[in-house]
Amino acid sequence: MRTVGGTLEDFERDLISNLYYQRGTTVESASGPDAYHTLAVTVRDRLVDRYARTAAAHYAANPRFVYYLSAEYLLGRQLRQNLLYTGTEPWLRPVAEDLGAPLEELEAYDVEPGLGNGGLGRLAACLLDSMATLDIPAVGYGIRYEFGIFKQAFRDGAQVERPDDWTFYGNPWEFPAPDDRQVVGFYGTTARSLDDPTGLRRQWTPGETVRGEPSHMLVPGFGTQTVNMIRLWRARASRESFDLSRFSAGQYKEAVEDIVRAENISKVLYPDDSTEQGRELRLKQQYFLVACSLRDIIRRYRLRNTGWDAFPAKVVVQLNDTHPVMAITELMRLLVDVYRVDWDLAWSITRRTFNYTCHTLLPEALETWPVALLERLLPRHLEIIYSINHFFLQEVAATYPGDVDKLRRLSIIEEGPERRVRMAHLAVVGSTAVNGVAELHTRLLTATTLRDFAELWPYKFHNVTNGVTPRRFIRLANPRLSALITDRLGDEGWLTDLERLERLGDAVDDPEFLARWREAKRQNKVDLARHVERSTGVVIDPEAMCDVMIKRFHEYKRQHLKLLHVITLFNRIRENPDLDVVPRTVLFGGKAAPGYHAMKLLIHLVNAVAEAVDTDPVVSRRLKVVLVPDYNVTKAQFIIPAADLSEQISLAGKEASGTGNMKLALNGAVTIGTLDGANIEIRDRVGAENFFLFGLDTAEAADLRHHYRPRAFYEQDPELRAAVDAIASGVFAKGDRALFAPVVDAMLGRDEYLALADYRSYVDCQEAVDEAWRDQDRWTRMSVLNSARSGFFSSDRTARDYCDLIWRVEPVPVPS
Ligand code: GL2
Repeated sequence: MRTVGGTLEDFERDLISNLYYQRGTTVESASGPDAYHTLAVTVRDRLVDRYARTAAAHYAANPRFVYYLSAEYLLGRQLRQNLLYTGTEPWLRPVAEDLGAPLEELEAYDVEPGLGNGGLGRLAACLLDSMATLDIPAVGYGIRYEFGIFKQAFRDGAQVERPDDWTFYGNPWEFPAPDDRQVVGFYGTTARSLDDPTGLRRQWTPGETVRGEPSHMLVPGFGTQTVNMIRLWRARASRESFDLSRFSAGQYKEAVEDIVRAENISKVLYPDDSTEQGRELRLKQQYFLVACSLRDIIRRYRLRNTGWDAFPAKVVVQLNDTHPVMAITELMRLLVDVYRVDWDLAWSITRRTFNYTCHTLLPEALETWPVALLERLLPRHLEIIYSINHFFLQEVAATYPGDVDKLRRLSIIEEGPERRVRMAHLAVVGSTAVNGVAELHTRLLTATTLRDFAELWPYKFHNVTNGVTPRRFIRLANPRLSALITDRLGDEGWLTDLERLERLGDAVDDPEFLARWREAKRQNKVDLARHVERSTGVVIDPEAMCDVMIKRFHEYKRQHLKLLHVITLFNRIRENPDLDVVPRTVLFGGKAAPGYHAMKLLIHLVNAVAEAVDTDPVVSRRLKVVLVPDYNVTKAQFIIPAADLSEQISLAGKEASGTGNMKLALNGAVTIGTLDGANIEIRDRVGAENFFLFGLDTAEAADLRHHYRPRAFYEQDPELRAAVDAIASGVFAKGDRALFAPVVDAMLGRDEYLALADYRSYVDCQEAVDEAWRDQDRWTRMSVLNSARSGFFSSDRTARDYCDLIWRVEPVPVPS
């Protein structure tokens, strides 16, 4: 790999020069942030030459670009990644010494940009990484939230949220690009265009304008020259917003009111996950993102192309869930109202430009916006939606004459006491391709949630199973296992061709390899134990089975089912102190949305159970429970390599895909899971004998839901009853029976996600897990095979699937 000015001496020279000229200081007086910033900039600059050559190659080829629109990105820390991608990783230690800064301190300043909630945001980041690695010309567009996903802390066991001021020390990885700023309108009125007899072209006069200022971060490919970018928009008030006369009159607050209102748009990431957040500001964010991005896309298109006919041949936009779907109406508005393209041609261009990825099955997560809100905030866009819907419903009526119910079901407008715009419907109508994110998910989408659309346009629907980047989630996160794999396979080719891991399958008969594998995992657990002790004070035993459940807290994911298992183990050991149990560390990680009270209470309960386990002298020798605070990408990189058992226990039919399941399998964790999301594909590949399956499948769960009585399960199963009763008794709340009563009520009342129905099957399956663990050779073989057979789950394969099925883009190699 070429590095610019490729020697350590050059690097050190640049470092000292950057320290001197950019930070205005010297090694002797540099602070921690000075040292980190300087190192970051010096590494970053090694990507700039590749970035410039990428831009030149793209300009010359004038290829079709993928524009990825996403309200969320979880990029993870940048320093180690960019050291790896520039081939300068081995210099980290000597360079840290030059700067007189301990490595750990440098890394502590490497704050991850938490611009997303969970899997959806991380998937966006993995796809950008893979597209660059595959030399696909691509740009990611997003919002530069001033505050990212909140920081989670615990006060007496309860979650408290703190703001994530991630740019407090500045962000050395980004380049501001003020010259590419855009102006975006909101509110106002619309009027007829006098020269347009059809009435389809109209003029919008916004009542408020806001500037969007972009900055970009570099997205290097691994093992190639391509460096793409992610462009993030920040809202700024327009220049006239500062009211000097009011300020001079002493009305300080009023003088800056407009500035505050404008800048609030990119102030904070909405921290809810998979549930709709019906706030005007959120809709403003969404429109702000797409309006800025589309203007930028058109600007870029016009650098090399004229006219509109070629637009879909040069531009393909991928909508990451419904958050950026207003882009469909915005492109129509720009084409029809601003560039005076005829409606029909504009609609044809628009439909050929967009594609939509759906990431959910939960009906409550399918975004809808009140018509009344749109009418006020984006009046012209609402008119366009009405016109799109009008023509669409004409088509539907022609296909299904007389079927009024069909029209009602398919309409972009949901009728009811409050009329609402269904964003997923708008997305499907305005896109060429629609995809789900795992086989089961796509099947259920087309059979249930979007069934009428799938019947109308079967050819629009595709499956693209998610994937994860092996660079971050194996190579960076798990250097020990990576070294072992490279040693076995002969070179690092597997990092860009992950199916090569398959060849590790031969190693399961090699006792020496198995021993080295086990030792790598053990060392990872030692590291994790150190980390956990530092952040929570809890001491964990690296010899114990590391049983992990890391994901957002959500009822459908069923952290409460895991907790019932933990309480069952607790009860068993207390009842029979001599019981021969496999020592386990149960590690939870995850945040609950600040307004999601049921899940915040469950977090509290997890912490309470953890404390009860830890303070019981008999139990704590065999069982540990830890809820790692502030789970994020950085923590994931610590936890995943140490995991032995991966908990993927959502109710079948609820988890669209999951991606943590893939990361864990790739790192040699064995899954205990339901037939949900991508678990099914993982099991198909790793083999049923290397996967612990339990629970109802989708059809059984749907059946049971009709006549479900959770109490029946509770009454029949003494261990289940004991676990639930323990919560009800107040033992985890210092005798306070009221505190966790809502958890018990939810379980015995409706038990929405059938946790009680799956309890016995789950707990018995955990016995089978213990059984397998007791035979460490068997377990290690299972572990190796999970990793060996999970190569399919590389996001390189996912990106390639998108290219072949949906984007129809070709790589553009960048010369060195
Ligand atoms: C999600 C799904 O819940 C999850 O199953 C899927 O793996 C990811 C990525 O496709 O998308 N949808 C969603 O809104 N979030 C997810 O993680 N936050």
